Amino acid sequence: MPRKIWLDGQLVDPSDAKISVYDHGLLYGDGVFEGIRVYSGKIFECAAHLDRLYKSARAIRLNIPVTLEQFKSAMEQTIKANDFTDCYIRAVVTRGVGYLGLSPAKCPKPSVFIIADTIELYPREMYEKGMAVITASVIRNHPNSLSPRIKSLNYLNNILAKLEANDAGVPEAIMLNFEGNVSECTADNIFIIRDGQVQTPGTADGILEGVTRSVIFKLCKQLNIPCIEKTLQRHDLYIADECFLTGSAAEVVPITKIDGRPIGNGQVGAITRRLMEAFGRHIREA
Ligand code: PXG
Repeated sequence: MPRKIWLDGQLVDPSDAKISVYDHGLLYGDGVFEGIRVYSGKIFECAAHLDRLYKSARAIRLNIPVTLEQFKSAMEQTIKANDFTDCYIRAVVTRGVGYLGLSPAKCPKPSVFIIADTIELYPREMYEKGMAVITASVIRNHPNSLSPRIKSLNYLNNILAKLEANDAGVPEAIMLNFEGNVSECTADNIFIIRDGQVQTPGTADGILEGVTRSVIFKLCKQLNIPCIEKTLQRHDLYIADECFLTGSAAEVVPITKIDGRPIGNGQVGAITRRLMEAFGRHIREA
């Protein structure tokens, strides 16, 4: 349990960290957030996360009431106040207190809060043995409806897919887009490897541009592993040699089964393993 939460400019006890029932973040999912890792006391890819947070806010015409520098400093204060060296940060900006009725014009002051805590998304053993996933029947939001590029507080689309994963007895679900192509998982980006080439859907396929996903691009370059953005069909998943997911909470997780079908030889792939190791080295050196 964290000791202090940053809420609208103050570090408060968790029991005092309260949001109004009239906050539009709660009433309508009107707000944006980030999930960020801290390794050895340093905020991992801080600039990329803040950039995405401010862009998400801009996309929903929400003015974050603190500057980017102040936001970074608030996150650092929160980490310090909790004595964490390795943790997870949840940074949230809501539309703020308004009244019933959708209009953001009723909300004069956005609310900001920052939680530092620990997170474990998938069981540890799945990082060694690989994880099974399904493809969900619920499709990813249409980009012209609610763009998946916005990390908004409205995660019902993803939660509906997660429920399907739970029902199928697996930890995660792959979501297809409105065209039937692969987009991403409920809180992770997806990569496949075929004939030595790493492939992942691009923004046009309806994904959140993951920070961990960009780190994988960098690592592939360093390791001379070809890596491209490519529209993928479910068929491509089934015939892939390897598959893995990336996310701030998940880091890099190998996938060995999709819809009950073994991927490649059903074991964690060699390139996936190399990238997992490179990611481990990268976060220790970052
Ligand atoms: N797609 C979606 C829909 C996400 O929500 C990612 C991809 C991966 O992006 P990053 O930048 O993290 O590599 C996400 C990230 C949580 C949690 O509490 C969710 C995310 C990140 C951290 C924690 O479930 N989603």
